Amino acid sequence: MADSYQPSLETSLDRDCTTLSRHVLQQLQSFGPEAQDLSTLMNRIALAGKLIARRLSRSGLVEDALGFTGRTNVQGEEVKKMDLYANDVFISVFKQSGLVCRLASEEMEKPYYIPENCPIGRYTLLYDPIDGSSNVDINLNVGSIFAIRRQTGDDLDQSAADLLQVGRENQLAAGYILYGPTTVMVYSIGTGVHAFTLDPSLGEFILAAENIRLPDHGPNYSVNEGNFWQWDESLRDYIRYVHRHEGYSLRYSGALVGDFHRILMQGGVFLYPGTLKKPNGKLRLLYESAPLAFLVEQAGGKATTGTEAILDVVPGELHQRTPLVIGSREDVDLVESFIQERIREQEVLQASQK
Ligand code: P6P
Repeated sequence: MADSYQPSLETSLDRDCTTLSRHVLQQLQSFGPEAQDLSTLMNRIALAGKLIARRLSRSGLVEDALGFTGRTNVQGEEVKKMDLYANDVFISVFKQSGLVCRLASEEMEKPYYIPENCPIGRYTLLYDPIDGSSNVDINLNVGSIFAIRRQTGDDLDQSAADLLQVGRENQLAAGYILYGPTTVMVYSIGTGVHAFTLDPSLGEFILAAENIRLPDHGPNYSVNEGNFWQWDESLRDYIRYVHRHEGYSLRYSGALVGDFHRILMQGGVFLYPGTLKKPNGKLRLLYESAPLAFLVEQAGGKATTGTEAILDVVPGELHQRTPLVIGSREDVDLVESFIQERIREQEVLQASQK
């Protein structure tokens, strides 16, 4: 009998075939129903990323793609046309999926329910459709951030109260899509952090890096120092420290996804502390900080409010904001050490005044 056929061992062919949906199934080492669901969910998110990337690549050319809508969102921020387009893309890709009943977004005060999916759809997508949209009109990087949570209970009153659970228990998957010189999708389903690069000639996200790990320390610190005057003294102490020590570089793009991606790939720390104007910080817990905290812990890093792990924070409401300190373990620890020092000083002062 002729020898059985041996496929070529050309690695580039196998790499080009390691699409996102295949990778998810490989990660889960299962072809069971939930594995198939997650694979399909990630594939739909990838489709959203492709549609948004295409729109962004033409935004300077396509009528009505740039600029503001004249509306303000639930956050009181001016809504850009790209925000709304991206928000609707995520809704559209999950229609007729039978998977996602609810979508909760920065752009929508309440979750959006997809009627045909809700009787059976057991997953909720929480997302920031375009994070850093102020960068769109100046052709700088922006991103989409997402988390997938399992719906618990029937939510018949559409209060979506079950979304107010700590991220550590209830996030099944999280990730982001970075729209830069290339479009990169980074995700985790709890089995490490993996990056895919969109090959426009294939229309597929192709595996670029598996099991990404943050170094325990990195050179970057990423923060808007223009808010220095609004910070607690402990954060000012940290900034004074890095100003006086060699080996630190300030990198800040004004778009969380790009700034976080640099930290993930090179190490360091990103901070958005509370300020006088926004004591709870500017970033949202459920669809910005918690998804990135899921990723960073999977990659060996750390994410806190400055005093509590982001994944242990119990959300009080859907659009809750939180201070965020996220990145390499040693760098986050250093920031926290200044915060703890100030807390100790205040306790000693209060004790001395009794
Ligand atoms: P600031 C963008 O508006 C965003 O939500 C994040 O992407 C970014 O990290 C932050 O706000 C930037 O805020 O106050 O530094 O302009």
